[in-house]
Amino acid sequence: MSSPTPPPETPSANLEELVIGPRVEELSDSDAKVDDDFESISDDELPPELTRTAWASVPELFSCPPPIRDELETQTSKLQDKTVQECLPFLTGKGLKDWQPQLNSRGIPKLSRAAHVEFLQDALGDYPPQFAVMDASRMWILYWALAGLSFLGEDISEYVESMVYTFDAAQHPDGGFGGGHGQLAHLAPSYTAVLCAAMGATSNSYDFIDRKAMWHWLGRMKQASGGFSMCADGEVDTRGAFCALVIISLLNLPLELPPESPAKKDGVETFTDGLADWIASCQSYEGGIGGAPGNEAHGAYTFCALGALCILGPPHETIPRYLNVATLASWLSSRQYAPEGGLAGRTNKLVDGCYSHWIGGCWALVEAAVAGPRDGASRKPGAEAPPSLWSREGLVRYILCCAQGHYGLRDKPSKHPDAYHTCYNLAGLSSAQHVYSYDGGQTEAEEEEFQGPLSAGFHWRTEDVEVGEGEGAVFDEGDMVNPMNPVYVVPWGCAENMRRYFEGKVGF
Ligand code: FPP
Ligand code: K
Ligand code: ZN
Repeated sequence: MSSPTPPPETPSANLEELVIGPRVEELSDSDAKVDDDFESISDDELPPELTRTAWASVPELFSCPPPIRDELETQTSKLQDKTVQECLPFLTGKGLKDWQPQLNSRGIPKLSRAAHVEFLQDALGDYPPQFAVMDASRMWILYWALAGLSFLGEDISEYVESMVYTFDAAQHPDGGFGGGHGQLAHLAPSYTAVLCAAMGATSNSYDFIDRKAMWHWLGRMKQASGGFSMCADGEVDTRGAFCALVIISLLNLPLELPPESPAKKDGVETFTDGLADWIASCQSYEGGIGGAPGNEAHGAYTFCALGALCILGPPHETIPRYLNVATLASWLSSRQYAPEGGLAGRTNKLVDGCYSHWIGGCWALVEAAVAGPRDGASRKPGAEAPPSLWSREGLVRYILCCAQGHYGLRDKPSKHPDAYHTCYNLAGLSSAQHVYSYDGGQTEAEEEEFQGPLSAGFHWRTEDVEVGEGEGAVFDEGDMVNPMNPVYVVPWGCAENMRRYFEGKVGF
């Protein structure tokens, strides 16, 4: 294969900007008139299935504006008030005109599984010309759709062949994947390629990745600071650290830098040298983690930083060693709002369904850091899982009531569904419905497996607890999505199987 000349640079993807909503045909959907739904109408004008009594009585926490208010009015406070007003009808079922969802046994909207499956299947099809701006995000769309379908319990094997074909065309001869054929290799599509390969779960889907070229290319992304750049001369941020560690650990690449790696001139020997300290330097005074040292704490970068630390070692070792857990937990819990129940990405910003994962997904990692390994001294096997540090109920309410569009899931009721928000709402729903713990690897069956470098992410267990039971239970069996590996964000077992496969390979 000859080298593409000259490779146009992959635009560095601001996903929130690039993911611009539904296909044109969906714009005519009644979702587009979502604002009309909020016209306030009195209780007796409502069809019976939409009265407060039909929609189960919702606790005050999730049905009334917050009792304590800062009287200072700013653009930020007005937007926040508007968002509360936008969400309340969806949370309570009161005042909605033309949305009549089927309710579950707890009296809130069911997960519209079939509609979301259809939406994600559609997302794998063709796009009209207006979507040219999304071209370099095509590899992301594959991940969002395939991961989302898997979380919903769909068999994705029929897509594996064309998925491999699409990624292979974007594989750069010098290693890594671009946003499309002939594009410069970039860590984001390389990360999604490896995750899709893992989800494909066949040797064919594993072996199309040129691991040796990937190792050489990653060597050029490693920086003297310890971090990774997203592409040649690109930004160095916590996404880079996480994406690189996901790739290295799943493909079981050697930790030693390839000889031509520029960072070697500065005395850096391995991919992990200086990395945890660099991540530590990204924790802000607020407690969350920014993209780079000195940047504002943000949910997406926080998940990347925690995920990276959970690949570098067991969560109870790496997280407290490199981060201030008290300020981190405080910052994370401040991202959950009432009455919305959903999560925001940063201070003074709005709830958004994608943070169901970026923030919601942090909790499994932080809770494991706090609880310690389940076979460790502080946790007897079979002992009850420690209480949640966040409101699973609130998040499930936000996702089922506010984030579900007719087809697909969304940021908030006034926004259109898209594949990105569908995937990450479903991942967040999975986090709210399953409890994970870290297995220290001390049980007999575990002794042999996954003891090599960067194998910490393969020791997670799901706890056998019924999070949907008792007080605060808001979902039925039918609203459940599948468990996932909380670090790799792929269906349960996929990450472990890929690592097992590459541990069985000698050399490249
Ligand atoms: C702010 O958008 C969002 C960002 C600055 C981060 C975007 C990054 C990701 C979503 C994830 C990257 C992860 C990987 C694994 C590559 P905004 O200002 O529109 O949203 P906000 O108001 O909610 O902060
Ligand atoms: K946002
Ligand atoms: Zn979002």
